[in-house]
Amino acid sequence: MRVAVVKNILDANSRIAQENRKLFDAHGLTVINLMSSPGAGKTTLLEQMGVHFAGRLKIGVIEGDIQTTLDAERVAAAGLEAVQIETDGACHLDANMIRNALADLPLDGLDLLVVENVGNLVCPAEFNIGEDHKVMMLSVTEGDDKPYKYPLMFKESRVLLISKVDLLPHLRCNIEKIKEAARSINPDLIIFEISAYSGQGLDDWHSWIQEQTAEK
Ligand SMILES: Nc1nc2c(ncn2[C@@H]2O[C@H](COP(=O)(O)OP(=O)(O)O)[C@@H](O)[C@H]2O)c(=O)[nH]1
Ligand SMILES: [Mg+2]
Repeated sequence: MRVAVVKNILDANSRIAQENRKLFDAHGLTVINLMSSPGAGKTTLLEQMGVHFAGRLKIGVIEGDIQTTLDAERVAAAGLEAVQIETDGACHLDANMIRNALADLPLDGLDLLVVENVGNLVCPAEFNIGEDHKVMMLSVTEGDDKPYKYPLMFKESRVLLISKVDLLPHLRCNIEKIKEAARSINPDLIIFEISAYSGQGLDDWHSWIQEQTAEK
């Protein structure tokens, strides 16, 4: 019985996600669903992108958090169009929450929409929101065994951002082990090693973003 209920929820979500996707396509908007555990560095990267792409790409952000509007305030201060969803306990964003938030964004004026999902390596991977790409971030402080422990997110994602690589000298984290484990789950995964602090790897990430927006 429980299985049937879960399936119905996912079917309903998938229908709304398809409608969102049609709307995004009609506006020529590239949409990224950015997922990670709490504190991996998602908002910091968005702040950095706000500065980097200023005057070149118009970026909108939907921020998902269980509570507070702190992240929307941070990215708005970096010049991005921001909307905050407070999920009030829910551990992920679903397609319906995104549909409701879209009313507050100027879709015609945007080139890229990034949805910063609720910090969690499990549930966000199960819910499509109509995105073009799922992008996940894993910081080097989280340990090199995480692909094996949370395989679904690695399987569903197009891109893996390995973040905070500036901290590697202080950690016992084998970055090759992360990449090998992630690719054993998803051989097509595109991997960027980045640091928002030092700027390492950001050129490649920015180029990838630019390619996606140019194609749409
Ligand atoms: N060392 C280091 N710390 C970072 C980097 N990016 C973010 N942080 C820090 O990690 C913490 C969490 O960042 P935040 O962007 O709020 O993570 P989020 O929860 O994924 O949005 C903050 O203290 C950031 O300053 C980075 O590239 N290197
Ligand atoms: Mg954040």
